[in-house]
Amino acid sequence: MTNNNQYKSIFLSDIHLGFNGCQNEKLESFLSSVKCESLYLVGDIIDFWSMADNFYWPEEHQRVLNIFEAKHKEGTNVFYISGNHDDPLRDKNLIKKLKSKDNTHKKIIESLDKFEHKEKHDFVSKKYGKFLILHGDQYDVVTSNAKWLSKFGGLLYDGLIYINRPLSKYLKNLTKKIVSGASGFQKLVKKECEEGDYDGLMCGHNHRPEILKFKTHIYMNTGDWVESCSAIVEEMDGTIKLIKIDKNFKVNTVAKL
Ligand SMILES: [Mn+2]
Repeated sequence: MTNNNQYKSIFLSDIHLGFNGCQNEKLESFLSSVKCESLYLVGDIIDFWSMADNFYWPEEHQRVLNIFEAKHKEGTNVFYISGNHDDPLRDKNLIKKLKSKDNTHKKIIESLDKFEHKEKHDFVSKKYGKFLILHGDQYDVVTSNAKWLSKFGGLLYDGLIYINRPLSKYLKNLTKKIVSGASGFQKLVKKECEEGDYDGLMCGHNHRPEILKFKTHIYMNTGDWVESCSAIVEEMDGTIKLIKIDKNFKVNTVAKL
């Protein structure tokens, strides 16, 4: 546990409640031990698509939602920024449809109704200026920077060291494409910051937690709760950190702004 469990802001994304790969115990342990003024849920919090494919909603997942509600009741500002797995929340008609599906969905939607919903949010940090917060799927169409693609790209890179056959030419080209997709994404981030006069951008979506400092702007990714169990936090003095919860439920700082 950290010495200081009082945060100014906590940013979480890609929790995927409703999907059985979600590491809810770690999240519950973390959330129960902290307090914050603002809680930003940066998309893919509820995985409605996974639930539609294969209905799954255990008590433990409901408990995470209950904690968000309890924090809201205690006075925490809870912002819900939708992602692609909870994109039905971006459409009033789809929300209605989901609500009438069954009791579980009704209960979930009613909980979520209590929070402030947005697709993009301007966050003014204490120390580092103004950030645009969004889930990040909005850039997919342009970059194809999907998670499996980046993983595949990484694997190809590793593999290419050992490959010296005609196939390698094809693979090299493919890798180049994938990698330029990733750098294309960073170009979009830079452009977004320039055009909106932002000091940085924060998103989730690709499940790769990181803090990157460029000359012109800052890029932060909150990571996920399927693999990395990470969050971005703003401490009371304004320090911004990337933290991870390890298998012993210990909070570790992995990067700092
Ligand atoms: Mn996503």
